[in-house]
Amino acid sequence: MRTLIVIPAYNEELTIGSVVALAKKFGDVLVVDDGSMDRTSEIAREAGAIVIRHERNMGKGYALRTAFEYALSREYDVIVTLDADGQHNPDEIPLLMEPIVKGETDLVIGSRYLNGSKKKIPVYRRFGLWVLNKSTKVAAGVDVDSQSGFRAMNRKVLEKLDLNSTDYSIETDMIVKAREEEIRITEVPISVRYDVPRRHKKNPLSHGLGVLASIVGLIGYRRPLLLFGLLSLISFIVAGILGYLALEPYYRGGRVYLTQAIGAGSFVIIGIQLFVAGLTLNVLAKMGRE
Ligand SMILES: Nc1nc2c(ncn2[C@@H]2O[C@H](COP(=O)(O)OP(=O)(O)O)[C@@H](O)[C@H]2O)c(=O)[nH]1
Ligand SMILES: [Mg+2]
Repeated sequence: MRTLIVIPAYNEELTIGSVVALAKKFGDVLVVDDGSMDRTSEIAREAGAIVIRHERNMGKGYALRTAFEYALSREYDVIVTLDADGQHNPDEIPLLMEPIVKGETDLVIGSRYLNGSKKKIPVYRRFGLWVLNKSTKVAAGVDVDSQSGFRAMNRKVLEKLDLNSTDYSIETDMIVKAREEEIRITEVPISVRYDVPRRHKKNPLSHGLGVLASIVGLIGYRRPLLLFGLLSLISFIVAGILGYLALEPYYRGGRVYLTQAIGAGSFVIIGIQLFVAGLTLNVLAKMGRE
């Protein structure tokens, strides 16, 4: 079996050398240097990696897609992805590959939740991860460490999935689409470090919100009735509250509050429209799946 270990990297000169050196034991290593301004490419090459460089920063998702195309064009059977910043331990690569080599599964996700590693996640990040994991669960129906970039997969996964995310949302995108293609997903416990020199390359808040927005988009696309039904319910609740505020003075002997009454009427109309949109999109989504 031929293995390609893929490392997307953006300004990781401090750690890329050791990650490549340790990963090399388990297969060919490909680093996608995504327009780094430091010496990531040079050090990766010195350490023995194949390097593809984007002239400007295109995003982690885009970099992974470049790597997947490379893997497909070169007859690789197993593809492993891991972070360049030293948070993942390359010595755990065989643990992720094992179920794939044995043919037991197609996609393995390294999880921080199956052993004690979760405790190492900074508290402010844990909440964000929880939100992203739960919304991925709504979109895909699986409860996994959805944002983990330490993964292994067989060739079939790359052949079947049509990924179009360019940023960090590729992690969820892959899970949602894998579920649709009936690709088998398994989790394996991994360790994770947070004492690395450059933990996050992008602002964690905008990174998280960006991923969340794309997951909501995926839910709207895959399960429109759920998303639009929920929004419609919220509209009806707002309409109910405004209706109460409009009529309450009347029952106390005064007059109906017109502004609130108009607001209530508007939200009823919005609620109906959202519900109808949900029903319509639901039929379209079903037709798309058939
Ligand atoms: N190719 C590429 N890799 C990126 C980009 N942004 C982050 N990465 C890499 O993706 C991995 C995870 O990114 P990081 O910011 O550490 O994510 P976090 O640990 O979840 O905050 C690291 O190896 C980064 O070098 C990017 O724009 N392009
Ligand atoms: Mg990191």
